[in-house]
Amino acid sequence: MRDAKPRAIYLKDYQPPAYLIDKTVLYFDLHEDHATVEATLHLRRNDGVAGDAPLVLHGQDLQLESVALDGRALDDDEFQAGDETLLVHRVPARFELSTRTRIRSQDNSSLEGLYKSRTMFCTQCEAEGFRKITYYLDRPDVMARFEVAIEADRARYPVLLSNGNAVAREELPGGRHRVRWDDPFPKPAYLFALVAGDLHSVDDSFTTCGGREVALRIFVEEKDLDKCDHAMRSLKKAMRWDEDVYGREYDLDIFNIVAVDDFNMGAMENKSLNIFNSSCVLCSPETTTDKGFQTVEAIVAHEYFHNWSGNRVTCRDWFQLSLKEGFTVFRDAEFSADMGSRTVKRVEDATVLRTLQFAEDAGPMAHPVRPDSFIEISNFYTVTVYEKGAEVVRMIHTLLGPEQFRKGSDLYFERHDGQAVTCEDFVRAMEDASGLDLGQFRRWYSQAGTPLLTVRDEYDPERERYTLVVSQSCPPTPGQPHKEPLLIPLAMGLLGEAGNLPLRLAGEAPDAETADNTHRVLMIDAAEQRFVFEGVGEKPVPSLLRGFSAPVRLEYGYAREDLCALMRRDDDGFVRWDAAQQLAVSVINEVQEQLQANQEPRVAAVYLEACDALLADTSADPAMVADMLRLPGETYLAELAAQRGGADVEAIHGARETVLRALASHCEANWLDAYRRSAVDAPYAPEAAQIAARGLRNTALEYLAAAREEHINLARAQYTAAGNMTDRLAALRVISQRAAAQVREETLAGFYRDWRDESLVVNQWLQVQAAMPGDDALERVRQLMAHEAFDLRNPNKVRALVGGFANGNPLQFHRGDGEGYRFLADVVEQLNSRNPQIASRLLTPLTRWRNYAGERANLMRAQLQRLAALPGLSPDVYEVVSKSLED
Ligand code: B3K
Ligand code: ZN
Repeated sequence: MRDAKPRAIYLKDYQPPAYLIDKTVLYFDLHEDHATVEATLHLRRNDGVAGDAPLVLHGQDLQLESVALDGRALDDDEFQAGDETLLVHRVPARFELSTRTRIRSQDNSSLEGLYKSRTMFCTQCEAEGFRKITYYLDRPDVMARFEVAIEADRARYPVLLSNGNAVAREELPGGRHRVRWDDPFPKPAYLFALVAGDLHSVDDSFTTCGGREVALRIFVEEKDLDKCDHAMRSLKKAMRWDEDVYGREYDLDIFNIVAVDDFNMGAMENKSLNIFNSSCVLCSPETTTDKGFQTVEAIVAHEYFHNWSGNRVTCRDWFQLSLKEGFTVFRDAEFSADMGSRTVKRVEDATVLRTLQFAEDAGPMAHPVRPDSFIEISNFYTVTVYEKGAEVVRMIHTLLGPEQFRKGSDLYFERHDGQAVTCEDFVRAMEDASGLDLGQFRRWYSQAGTPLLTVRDEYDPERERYTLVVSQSCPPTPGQPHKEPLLIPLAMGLLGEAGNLPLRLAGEAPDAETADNTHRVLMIDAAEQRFVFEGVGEKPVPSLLRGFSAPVRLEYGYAREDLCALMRRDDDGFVRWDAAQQLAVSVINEVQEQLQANQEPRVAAVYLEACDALLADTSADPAMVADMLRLPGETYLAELAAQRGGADVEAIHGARETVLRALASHCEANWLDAYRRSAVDAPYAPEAAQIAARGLRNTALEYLAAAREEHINLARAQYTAAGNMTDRLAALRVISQRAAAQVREETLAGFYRDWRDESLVVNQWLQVQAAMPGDDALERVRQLMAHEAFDLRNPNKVRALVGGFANGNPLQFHRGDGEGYRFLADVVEQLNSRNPQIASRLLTPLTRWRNYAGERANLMRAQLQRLAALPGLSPDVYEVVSKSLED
């Protein structure tokens, strides 16, 4: 670790590279105690940029053995190898630089660069991991053709993979072998990949729209061969969808996926060799929940879609990360919507935005979709860059409409194929193709923070006029005290007694009305605007932000009856769900006030009755019913409370639990009915109708267990009878939360006995326990960290147990003595040197310290201060800690 304070780098300082690489030739010689990497880089001066600048290559944790220029070994005074660079003083305009370096992959616990996951070698190079493999121009605007040879022991590593096509396989003396790979597409180093292991594959093929036959392979350990079918099916669906919806055809004859257990993120889109966290590729009904199946489908698609949005057209620099990530998340969200239920997917995504992204926007790490600066780029793989970035692309889609948007994406891919470009290039392609001016819209890329739309209305019955007054504002964020108005598409309708009303804005001819004239997208582009609707014969309830048409908060003073009406009858599924959420929030807040005033809490009857009616409506989509009846989470409620002055963890928990129990008892008969009627008899399939039924049934189970102790027996019966992990885990969760100690402990112990050999299932078991109630929760987590099932080196286990506790058990994480905070900081300290990326990510809940009332904020800050004072802080942890403590 460096001891000097890490420094920020700025977008405004971007300079094109002084040198370019046409071809990169790599030779990997893999051994148990070291690996050597020979690299020959075919370099040339970038005309007009370089002047006579020296060549500066990036490198980290490398042991340099030799350097040669055009075949001549360099003397010591001709180059300089520093901690993070290799500098060659005098170089010609065109030359080959050869280096030989030694690395210790077996000790690489950062899971970045070349490292070992269990018995295999694998790589993770995005963003700046390639420099841990060899000296290189490790920046995305340097794109080269790669020729790679891998040599290793044949028995241990029968499978040797890299990008592109395998061009030669050779047996070597001493039980070793070698495979050569050649990737015809120039690429930045972050897309390089290598895998060596004892792997087995499930093979299939796909014929592209242009008639190219592509070999598809998913490589896993032999024991997991039966868990690849769903990923393979998902891959083929994604390939077809990208042809149908974006006209994008796959461009090589081979596409490989490899599953590895130790991985910092979900997966990585390396050219033709995607590497996946095993949790994001392996699936079986016995071991994987419905949610897990959906995640696998979405991530397989996401990585595949990157082949065009990311690989063929890549990012100029890491400030442009959202160029590929925001666009690709938008693409995978639309794919998932097309594969399942569009509304359910939209509700899920809006929930992520509102709970996680809005919180990020309101915290010390707030940054624009295109950040202006960073200390450590790994800290910027965020919900803002990914999910808000996807919302920005979605708004462009809304503004242009599907046809113009497709013209825009065609133009973007055609114009920039093989280039490293910027968010600006993307927006310009959309403008050029559609003729629309996106000038003001561009602020979405540069301005951080969540805009607030405040809506008022007036109704004039005499003139049958209805006016909406919409104002926008955006709170200050670090470095951005003042905000300019954005262009915000506000989708809306008006709900009358008999349904959604036809819409006609003042000044529009009555005959402008079209068949679908009950839905509008209003363009909000100033601090305050008025929209006057004519011919409105009754006072309507406004249906606002339909489909979550923009990533904003919206405030309108709804009466509870209005929300009930929207919830029951609006045409827009998102608005129906959102009305249920708003109603729940207002009811929970009311109960919280009653409890704080020492009054008997009374849960508003209108809410209970609206929920009961919804539950009784057997014609409604069960997935939507479950979503609408699920109460907002405690963390989300805490974020809302923080906006009003400070969150009181216990009060929030108490109020939410009171409402939950009231909803459970009031609707008990209907919950029971929903539980019984939603049982799925057909063999398990991860398809929408079954997933919806199981979702409602397991939501019913949670409420029933809260309504009456004897209903725990339903959970116990379901646990025993379950034929799939969705139902089994749902029952386990209910038992772990609500059953008596003995039942709870016996069931948990039995679960471990049954599933101890399935690492991914064991992670679920850890996570369930991390969220358990009771004052001994932290003690349980500490004990589990010493359990044979836990391993601090494995990010999935750390996320399940430590992340599961800090994010999924608010009451115990925020216990009054601050021990939850101390525990988290201790784990961060341990991980700081081993795996800085995971350490820094775990810190997120502590960064929210300003949200909490009283002593808790001090206790949280004290742990951040303790971390800040540690010697040898990684840049990752340093950045989060120091920004969290800034005034
Ligand atoms: N692009 C990778 C993320 C890599 C993260 C590096 N710290 C996965 C994805 O978004 O598809
Ligand atoms: Zn991605």
